[in-house]
Amino acid sequence: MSKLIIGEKEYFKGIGQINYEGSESDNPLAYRWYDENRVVAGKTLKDHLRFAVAYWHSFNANGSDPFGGPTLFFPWNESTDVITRARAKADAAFEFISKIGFPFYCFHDIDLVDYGDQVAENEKRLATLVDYLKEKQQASGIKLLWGTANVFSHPRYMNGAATNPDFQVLAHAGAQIKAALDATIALGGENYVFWGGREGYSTLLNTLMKREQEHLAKMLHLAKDYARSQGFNGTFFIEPKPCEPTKHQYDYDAATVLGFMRHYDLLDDFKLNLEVNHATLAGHTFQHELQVAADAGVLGSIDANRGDYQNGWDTDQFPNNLNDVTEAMLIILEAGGLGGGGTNFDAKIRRNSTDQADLFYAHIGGADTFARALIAADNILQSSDYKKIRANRYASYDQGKGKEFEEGKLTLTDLRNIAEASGEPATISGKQEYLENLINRYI
Ligand code: XLS
Ligand code: NI
Ligand code: NI
Repeated sequence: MSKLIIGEKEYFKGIGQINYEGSESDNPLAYRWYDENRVVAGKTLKDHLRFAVAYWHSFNANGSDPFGGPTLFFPWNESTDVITRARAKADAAFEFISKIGFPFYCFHDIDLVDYGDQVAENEKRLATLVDYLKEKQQASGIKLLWGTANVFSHPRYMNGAATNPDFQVLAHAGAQIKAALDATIALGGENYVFWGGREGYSTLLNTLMKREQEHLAKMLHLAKDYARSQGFNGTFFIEPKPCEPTKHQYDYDAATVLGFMRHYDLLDDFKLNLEVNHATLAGHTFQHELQVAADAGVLGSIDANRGDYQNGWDTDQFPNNLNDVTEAMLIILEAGGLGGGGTNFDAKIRRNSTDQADLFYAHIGGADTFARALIAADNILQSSDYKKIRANRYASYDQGKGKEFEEGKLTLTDLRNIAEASGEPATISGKQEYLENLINRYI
């Protein structure tokens, strides 16, 4: 567990270190499943899950939405001095992360400290905060899972960042990405993320799609080359999302990004950071996105959250659906785990969740859901007939003519002759309900 650190002022008063108390506990401020030292499939839960707190949702998001202003007023935002305010926020962040007991955090450049319009001034501010965070990391043992640049919020990015039709805007995106890479490297960040917030279009009437996508690929290569030249050994992740804020984003889903990575020669350095709510926006299950990435060897990291069945936007709620997460963990475990990444709670409390404890309940619930799902998934893989049932469905390809087909030894005419000789195939059940019940049995 990371070391508890409280700054000059304690922000989450009355709430101490969150401990594992077991499934019989009635304490809402304790873990019931996330025992970080429990060993499952040869690794501790801490090392499997690599939980991270998202700086932006937990310490910046103030509850405002398109219909109303802020509802969450943070005591760390009181000072009128930019750096004092940013340091207070870092104090609060590290107090929270150490109390919740997660090993990692993630940030965008502008989450750490307010940015203005001046490139050099922004670099200076970020460097000041990096020095401060270095101390906090050392004192607590908390590490940086990934850093990223927010190149979508500033009004200059309204037509995109790396895909902006105006080269001057693209240059500003480059400046921000360079500084965010410097910050990530200075803090020993293990990975770096690209989420293309406005890398897409609102209408094709004003868009040269091919040219924009080429610019995006060039920017990714420049960033990768720069980071490598500065000694960064971590992995770069691209985070797919189909829309929101643009109508159509180029990084639509895992399969689309995979094609992009192949086309632009990015597979050696880049993997995917998959987010649950982005999968559902793309019309997929999260499991589908994980399987696409796992099959291609690019499963990197996950942004854990959930959407809402009744609406179609990125509500970023904390995960709590055991069945869904168990199915996801089956895929992650069978893939041999995440590729250098972790489980980042890219999720926010609701705008009317105004108690200090709400941020704790949210992370405790998310962590317990993932821990419990991981334990269930491991049990399913170890002791049920789940794997056997799946393998048996394909048994006809393991020998005889089926095997010859897989080995490329049959022609289309061979298939025709086999069909004629063997007649109508037997009816074979897909056993979906049996398998669905099996998941429930192990939860
Ligand atoms: C927004 C994204 C964003 C990325 C990081 O929908 O999920 O939070 O994870 O830029
Ligand atoms: Ni995300
Ligand atoms: Ni998102």
